Amino acid sequence: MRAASPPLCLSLGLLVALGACSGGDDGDKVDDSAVERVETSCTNNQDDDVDGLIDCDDDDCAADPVCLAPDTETSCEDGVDEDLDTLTDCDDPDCDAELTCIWPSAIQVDLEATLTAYGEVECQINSDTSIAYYFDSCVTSASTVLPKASSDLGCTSCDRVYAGPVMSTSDGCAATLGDDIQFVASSLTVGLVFSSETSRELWAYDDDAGAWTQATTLTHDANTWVSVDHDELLLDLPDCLNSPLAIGSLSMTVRVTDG
Ligand SMILES: [Ca+2]
Ligand SMILES: [Ca+2]
Ligand SMILES: [Ca+2]
Ligand SMILES: [Ca+2]
Repeated sequence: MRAASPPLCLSLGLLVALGACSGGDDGDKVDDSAVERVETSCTNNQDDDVDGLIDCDDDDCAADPVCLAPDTETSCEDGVDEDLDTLTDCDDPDCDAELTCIWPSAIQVDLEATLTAYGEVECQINSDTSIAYYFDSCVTSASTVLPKASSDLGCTSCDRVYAGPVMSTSDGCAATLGDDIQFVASSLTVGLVFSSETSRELWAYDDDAGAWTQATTLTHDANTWVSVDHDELLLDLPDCLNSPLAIGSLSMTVRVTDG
């Protein structure tokens, strides 16, 4: 004959016994309705306290920073993630249409100055005497990548200002004209006005005049923005009565590529 299996019976018996010992009435029973339930997470897209209101819609979340934050990025250039979606400024799709996120943060500037010299030029020393100067045609070119400046540097008309040093890539005109005449400065401070889809104004800071002037207008050409300006090159020679001397035609090409 098999013995009865006591463990289960004993367990049940123990539970019943404990239950009986715990009081015997409802005095110590926890009343669920008296427990204050709250939305335990304001970002989990769940109604944690089952009151029909999810996350920020629930008053429990009224003071949560996530719920106090605006729905979108309110400034696209302040380095702050206002809407707390972990995407800051231009990284946030909220800023996709903002010009500050469309405009380039750096530009490559390629410059080329081509002098088509007239050749021999007469310098009038006095009423009876003149001497001839001869100038060769020449090309000087330079290139640089300019980062966006941290401010408008005084160019109130500019949408964005760029500044930095310039590297000369070939300076053929130095041999012809001497080092005193430089078509390309050793550093550039330029501003862009983003006028339209096909046109930009290029402003330049003139160190000598201490002022900004509109230098040229760039038009869209494939992946770059280009301007070509032609001017007669006048050379100031104090010893010549007929100074300044027109020595040739100067063509200046500016090519800007968004970086
Ligand atoms: Ca929730
Ligand atoms: Ca809720
Ligand atoms: Ca921001
Ligand atoms: Ca954001």
